[in-house]
Amino acid sequence: MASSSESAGEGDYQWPWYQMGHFGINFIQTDGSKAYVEGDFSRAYIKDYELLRASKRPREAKPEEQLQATMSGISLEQNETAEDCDSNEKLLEEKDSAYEVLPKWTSDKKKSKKKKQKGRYNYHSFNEYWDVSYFWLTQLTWLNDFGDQMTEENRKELTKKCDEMKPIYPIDQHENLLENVDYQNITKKMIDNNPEATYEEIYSEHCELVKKQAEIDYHVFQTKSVTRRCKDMIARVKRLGYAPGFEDNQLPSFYNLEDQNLKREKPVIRDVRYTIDDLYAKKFCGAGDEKTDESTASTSDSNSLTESQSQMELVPNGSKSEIRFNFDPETEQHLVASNAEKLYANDPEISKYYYQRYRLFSRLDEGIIMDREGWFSVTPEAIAEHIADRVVRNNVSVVVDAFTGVGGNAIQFALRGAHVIAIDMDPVRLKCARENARVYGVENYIDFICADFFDVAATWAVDKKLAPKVDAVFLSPPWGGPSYLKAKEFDLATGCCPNGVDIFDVSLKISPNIAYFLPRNTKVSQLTELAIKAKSRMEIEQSSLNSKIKTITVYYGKLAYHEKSPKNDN
Ligand code: MGP
Ligand code: SAH
Repeated sequence: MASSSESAGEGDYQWPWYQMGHFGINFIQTDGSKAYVEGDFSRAYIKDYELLRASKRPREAKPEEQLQATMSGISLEQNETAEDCDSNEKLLEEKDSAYEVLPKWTSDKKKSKKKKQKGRYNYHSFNEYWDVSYFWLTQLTWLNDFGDQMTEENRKELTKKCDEMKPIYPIDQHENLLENVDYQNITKKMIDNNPEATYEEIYSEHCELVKKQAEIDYHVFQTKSVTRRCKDMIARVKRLGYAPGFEDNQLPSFYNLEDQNLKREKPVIRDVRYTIDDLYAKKFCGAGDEKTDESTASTSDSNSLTESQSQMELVPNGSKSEIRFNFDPETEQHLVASNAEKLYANDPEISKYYYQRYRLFSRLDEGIIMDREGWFSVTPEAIAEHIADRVVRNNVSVVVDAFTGVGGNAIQFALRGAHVIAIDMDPVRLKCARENARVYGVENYIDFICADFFDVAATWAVDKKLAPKVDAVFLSPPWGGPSYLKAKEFDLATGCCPNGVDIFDVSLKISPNIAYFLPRNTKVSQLTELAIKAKSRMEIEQSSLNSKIKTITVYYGKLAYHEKSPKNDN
């Protein structure tokens, strides 16, 4: 496993960063076509203890709270019919043609020296398996069916050869080949229908039928072993702290893979290769998510109106016609972040963020403004700083922040030297973003657009002259409120509002380079589906903030970590 600093062209990130795992997944899509997705699991270890300490809850309020940094073969025995006997006698008239018809086998290997390695060899295709096994499969089964029609000497010779030809790693179904009825008297039907058939004709048919049967066996075997590998991968991904999201019907099943016309609801895994370092699982994840935050507040249903939320709605932030984009300190004191303690005193959902306030904006006391949604959705500064570093270092000059909110990310992109096109459909929050950008001295590097991102994207798509040259798109849409963690796995389509899959589709039309900021429990399966659409590699990075995995950022296109790829064998 390499840290970013060890990988060519990546340079150093501000915070320690580790590649925890790498994967390559072959999918069969819903329309039956094939797709390959390759990517990495990574983790950034971000620390903001000072900011967290600075915003600490007053001692008298919760004296018990302490910040903890926890890192811590026709069988001759078979009943012969009269017809069978006739045809066998005819065959016997030809002098050992049953043996002469066989191609000669030469081995460049000293088979006696072959040694079975520990474990099992993974054949990458049926052709590869057929290459190593066809002599053995066809001739041992031929010997079984027609050996009695050979001379004693030739029969012995062939028996010896068959033993030598046996592949080191036959698949399970072929381990005891002679006991497998699928390979006994395989040409019986042909001989019954055409008693005049020559050994050449019978042998040719024999080979073809053995191959067909071997192919079926191979696929059954392969499906079973891929399913085993998938399950192992899913378990490992879970141990790293991700929500895998793959459903049972997405795992390889023999019939699913064979039937090209089968209607599929979701892409099915055809094959998977991965390396996942369990070291990270043991250390940081497990039954309980380690929490080192000061948060004590329980989350409540975001749909239920809290007292202060009701109050907020009474606060005159105006109907659309009255929207003012300048912050008015006289009438908008409720937006001033440093005043929030009183305003949200009875709103535990928000007060927990107040007690982590400097981690949201280190300059919070210098005039930062936020509305209620801003408090729970703004990206903590250190995480936003890291994401900006990762995005901008890829020759990114212009970034679209499609869901700007109160500006947590837009400000950091600008501070890194990017020009930002900041979009948000909420005028109050966009106003906050502009004011906050001013606090950080970067308002001139950000264009603020108060509009629905879908409308903006549609306008750019229709009129290319209006469309700016965009290097990357950053997405941090609403996750449906703080209750997003209530579900074990976060569904990108139904959890995000607007639909997280639609958001990605629209963004792809703007740029292939996308950074998607999402809940830590977002289904990995859905994120891989996005990579199929983007025809791009991907990286799912966990942001560990003071040893707690807070969020994930999924990078697509050139933003994703790039390392030598595993072989796509299928
Ligand atoms: P959180 O709900 O505070 O999780 O969100 P945490 O800290 O694990 O809560 P706990 O109660 O388990 O301790 C963590 C971070 O996710 C927030 O600080 C925001 O940056 C981000 N975030 C949370 N929500 C609800 C949203 C959202 O709706 N949209 C966006 N873009 N970010 C959000
Ligand atoms: N990254 C931001 C937080 C984003 S919260 C920060 O650090 O502050 C999500 C934002 O998306 C909200 O402000 C909401 O108003 C906005 N939003 C929701 N739907 C939108 C849409 N269709 N177009 C543009 N903005 C939208």
